[in-house]
Amino acid sequence: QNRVFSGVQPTGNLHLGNYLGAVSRWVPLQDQMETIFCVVDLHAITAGFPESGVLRDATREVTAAYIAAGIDAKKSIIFNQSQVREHAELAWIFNCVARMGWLNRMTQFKEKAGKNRENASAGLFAYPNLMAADILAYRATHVPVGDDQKQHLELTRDIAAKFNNDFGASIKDLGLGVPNPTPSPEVPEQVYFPLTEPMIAGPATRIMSLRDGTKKMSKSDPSDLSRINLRDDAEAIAKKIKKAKTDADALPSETDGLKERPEADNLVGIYAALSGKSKQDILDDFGGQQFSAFKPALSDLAVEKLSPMTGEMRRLMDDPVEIDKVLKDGAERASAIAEPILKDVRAIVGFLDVR
Ligand code: AQP
Repeated sequence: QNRVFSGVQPTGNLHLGNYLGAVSRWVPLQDQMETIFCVVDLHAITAGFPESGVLRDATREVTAAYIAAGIDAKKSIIFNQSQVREHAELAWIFNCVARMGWLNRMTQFKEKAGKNRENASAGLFAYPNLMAADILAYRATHVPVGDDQKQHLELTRDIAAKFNNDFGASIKDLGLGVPNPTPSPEVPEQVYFPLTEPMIAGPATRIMSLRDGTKKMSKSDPSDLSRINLRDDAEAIAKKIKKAKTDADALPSETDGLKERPEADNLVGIYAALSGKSKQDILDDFGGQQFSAFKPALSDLAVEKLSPMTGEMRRLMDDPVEIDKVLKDGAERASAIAEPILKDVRAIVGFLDVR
């Protein structure tokens, strides 16, 4: 059975990259597979504890963004991670499955810890193990994310494969194995965890900063001009696109001409993703034109596509009780899936069950 899991951290400044690279791509999946969307608040404390109340507000804001973007709380499960204990429990077991060498290779840790690595939290280092637990606590088969999460998803597959191999005999003896749904030489025929498939595709897998086409658009960039926030109004969106860094040349007529032009490539990619077309389609319309003509068209499109969503987000945020109800219902439905999986995992690992 195919099952989708994905999430966003409630770390504030939800932006166009989060929307185009992740949330907007989840919407059509709801009609194709079972879908679980999490607000990953346990991840949000790995870079430091926010001040009181901030995390709660940000958790509701991400939930509102999910709903406003078209995630239907009846079709999908929407919940916040800390409400389902199984995430933390499985993450601990995965801390003991993953190897230090694997985690040492994670580029996101290196980027986020920066030079002062000794002072980074152990949670930031073990972040990918918690992400593997998020996914595998539901034995999810598909994870739609932006390109920056590719390495973490490879680690999730490594953890699943090692668990399946190390506990192969136990899985078989307890009769808990299922035929390997993603056949590969790395894993036995009977496995407990699937090797999750990353879903990273389309023109918006990595939206770049509006101030520097070589840097990812990010919540934590100190420059607000670097990103379009989902909370921005039409005026702010227009201002940021107008000020977006570009080179001085006209747009090319073929995508090959975008290769050495990261800022142009980024703006064309944003236009393509917002309009549901390919980059070549956009260049067919705008090739040969200057940014002075392209930018206003991009602004109009961004405002047209984002305004209904941001309006709906604001409306939802005015009624936190309604949002909390969605999260409560989601947490109950998520627990109903994760609890029996963790019961199996405890038995496979060999913990004594006396209750
Ligand atoms: N620039 C981006 N382009 C495309 N997709 C992106 N995502 C994030 N940035 C971009 C995708 O959004 C989802 C949720 O991301 P997250 O909040 O869990 O983590 P993050 O990658 O740490 O987000 P930020 O915005 O970049 O925050 P900071 O500043 O803290 O580093 C994921 O699917 C991610 O791929």
